[in-house]
Parts: sequence; structure tokens; C-alpha cells
Amino acid sequence: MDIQRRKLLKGAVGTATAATLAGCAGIESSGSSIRKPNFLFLSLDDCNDWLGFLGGNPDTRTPNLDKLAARSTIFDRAYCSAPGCNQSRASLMTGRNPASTGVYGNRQPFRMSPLAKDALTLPQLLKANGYYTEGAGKIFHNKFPDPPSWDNFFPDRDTQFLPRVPPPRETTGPRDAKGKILGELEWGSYQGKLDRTRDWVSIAHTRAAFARGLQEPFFFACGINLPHVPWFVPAKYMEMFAPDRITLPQVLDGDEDDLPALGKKAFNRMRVPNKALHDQHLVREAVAAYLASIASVDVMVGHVLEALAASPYADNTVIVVWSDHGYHLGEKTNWSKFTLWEEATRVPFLIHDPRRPAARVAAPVSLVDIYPTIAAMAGVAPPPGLDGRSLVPLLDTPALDWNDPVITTNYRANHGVRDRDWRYIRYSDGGEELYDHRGDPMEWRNLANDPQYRSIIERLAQKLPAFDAPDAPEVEWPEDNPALIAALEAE
Ligand SMILES: [Ca+2]
Ligand SMILES: [Ca+2]
Repeated sequence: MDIQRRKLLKGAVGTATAATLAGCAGIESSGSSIRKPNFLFLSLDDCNDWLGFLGGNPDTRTPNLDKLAARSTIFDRAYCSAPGCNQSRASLMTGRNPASTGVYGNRQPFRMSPLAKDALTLPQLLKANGYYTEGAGKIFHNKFPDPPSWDNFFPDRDTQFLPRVPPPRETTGPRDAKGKILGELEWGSYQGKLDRTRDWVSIAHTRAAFARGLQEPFFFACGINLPHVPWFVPAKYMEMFAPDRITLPQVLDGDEDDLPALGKKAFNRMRVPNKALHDQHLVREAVAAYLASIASVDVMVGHVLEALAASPYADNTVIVVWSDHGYHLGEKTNWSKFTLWEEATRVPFLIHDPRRPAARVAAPVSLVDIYPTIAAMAGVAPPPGLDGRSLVPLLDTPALDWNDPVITTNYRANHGVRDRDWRYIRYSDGGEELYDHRGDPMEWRNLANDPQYRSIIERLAQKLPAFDAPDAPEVEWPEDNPALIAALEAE
């Protein structure tokens, strides 16, 4: 925020204390009462930096997100605290890192962790402070809903999960000799009705909620499942990307040669599907299908933004967009997440505050910072013990000198530390990697064994957690709720 606006706001609120307390966003005076901002919390799933405003792929088509970004604060170096759905979302929603809670994997509900079972989630905190909280779609990991977080959730508070998109008659993906899909990569043109797909059901619910009206102040969360696999989207999106004309990610022969043992393991974890993709000449189709999925997500986001714009809330609603982690499209032999490299850890993250000018922030930030940031914007004191820090100072002063490294954890005791220019990785067996992003954005040259960089490693290693919490209990995946699926299909 510029100084002129800060002065105006200070005048409007009447006291410096009120402005400071609220981090100024969305707070204004109306007599003696303060109008708190609403929040529209929009999440994407497995979406890397292939959005127009982040420049990760020149062919991507995201006009709605780009338009929103052009009136938002964009965090150019935003990182997840864990490159997997459940662990990232649990961290974001509780404001605590995996090393603090022991929630490192997809089968560890945070409510079963002895260190997080009593966590006050972000929506719970807001709810306890006068906010109405509602959500739809995938916010927490889809199989582990958190009823105490919500006043209302679609389809209901106890069953966050919506059924998977029915597969098209013909699908494509890397297959084994028997024709079975290898791994999870699968795509195809969805021909069914859009209103039968979980994302469009959530979008329709969100639109209806804005149209019918919401109790203010509100925290409304809409979680989109795409571009998570399977990439089943209508043909019109597939047709936007000609496989033979799109830009493929860069890969380097021999990239794995300078990796430590656990780095090599991460590098090769998808060796089989990767080889099948190349042997079957499907690489371009796979990349095109991911782009198509992102294009469809952009249209969904457009619908939600249109509904907000048409509502009475637009001028007092802060929009927060994030993805739970990134995604590899063949870089380092990976077609997934679950690595500590840039592709899996960098995420889209922006905050649109109608009262702030557009800005770009180069400082490294983490999704774990979202909790204290929203709490500050809402003028609510967060609970003690959070691992992130409020980004309101960066919203106020985007060029602020702020280079506090952020941490990403991929299963217990494997950490990546990222500051503005460097990424340092330390695996549980002591193996190390160091990359200089000023000249090596693809993380090809591991500098960890070069003594001249030791002081940089030592500086970044100070951010490693002093304590790696033991693994939280794992559960079997709960079955889909058959009654709910039947009810939705009957609608
Ligand atoms: Ca995910
Ligand atoms: Ca390398």
C-alpha cells in the first residue's frame, strides 16, 4: 500500500491502533463498528506455475486467473510446506509444518495426530470470532473432512468428498503390456454432462451461495480438484492445445548423475511410466492434457469471480488463490509431485484485496503463512505455535527487504529450504543438494559438494527444523459414501 492510501485509511479508521491491528485490509469505519473483510478462498489441486501470470509454460491459457492476478498481489516465490495433498492442506489449514505435526503423508488425518488433534483450523478460528464459514469441494484432503471448521459445507459437513468424474469411453495414458494404465496418468475427453462432475457441482454451489446471499463477514472456500489426475475434461479444452505444437518442459540428459542416493531415488521414482510415455509417444499428449485441465479450471474460476462480482460483496471480499503443491511434467523423470524440487514445490498464490493496488512480491513465502495472514487481515489474534508469519507487511510494502527462507518437507526428515536465489535440500540420510536459481532455474547443477558454497548451505541449514515429529497414525482410505453418490446421481 502506498503512503497516501495508508494515510487515508488511518484517517478513516480514526486510530493508528485499529489500522495496525487489522493489517488495514478491508477494515473501515462505519460509526463505532468496524466492517471486517470477507474471504473467498479458492484452491486448485496439483497446479504448478503453468498460469499465464507465472510464466511456467508459454502455451497455457488462463485469462480469468491472469485478469484477477492483474489486480492482486502475486507471490512469485510461493512454496508449499509439503508436496502432497493431505500433508500440504493439513499444514495450510492448521498453520503448522509437517515436522511440527507428524502429518507427512496422504493417509494421516491431522485429527489423529497427537500433536495436531486439537488444532484450531483457520476457518475454526474465524468461526470463533464472528465469521460465517462455508465451503465446497476439496479444501481439506478429500477423504478427511473437518466438520468443526464449517458452519456449512457442500455436500455436507461430514462428507466433503464428491465422487470422481466418470471416465470417458476412451482414455489414454502410459500402459503396460496388458493394456493397464501404469500409475495414475490418464486423460480423455469427457462427454458426459458437466453438472455431473464434482468440480462443476462445487462451482454451481458456490455461484448459488453468492446469488442467495451470505451472512457477513464470511470465509467461503471453494476447492477445485483439477488439474489433479485423471485429466478428463470436455473436448473443447483438449482441442485448445495441439500436442505437436506445444512447448515441452526442458530436461537434461545425465541430470541425475550429481544427485545423492535419495535424490536419485526421487529422480527415478516414476521411471517406468516415464519410459512408457516416451516409448508410446504420449509425452506431448500428456502435457497437452494437463494444459487443457488448467484451461478448464480457469473457466471455473471465471464463473466464481463473476458470481462474486455480481454480488453485493465484491468491494469487501479478499480473494486468496492457492494450489496445494506443484507438479512435474517430465522434469527429473517425474510426472507427479512428492519431490523437493522446484516443479513440485512452487505454487500459484495470490491475494486480491480490493483496497490494494496490484503488486508482485519476490520474497519467498510459504502456504503456511496463509493462516496468520488471513487472521491478521480479519483482525483476529491467531493461536500460539503457528509456524508461518503474517504476510501483511509484504502486502503493505511489496518490495520490503524480506528473505526469510521457507521450508518444504517430503516425508519425515527430508527437507528443502528455499530463499530468493537458492534451494538447499537435505535428505534423511544426510544427502545434500544445492541449486543457484540465478543461473540454474531447472536445478540441473548440484553445487552441494563444492566447498565454496559451504557458508550458503550453513545459512540455509539453520532453517531446518530442530525436531522432526514422529509420523502420525495412518488410516486406510475411507470408502466413498455410497448413499451420497446415489443421491447426487439421482439429482
Ligand atoms: Ca494435490
Ligand atoms: Ca543434476
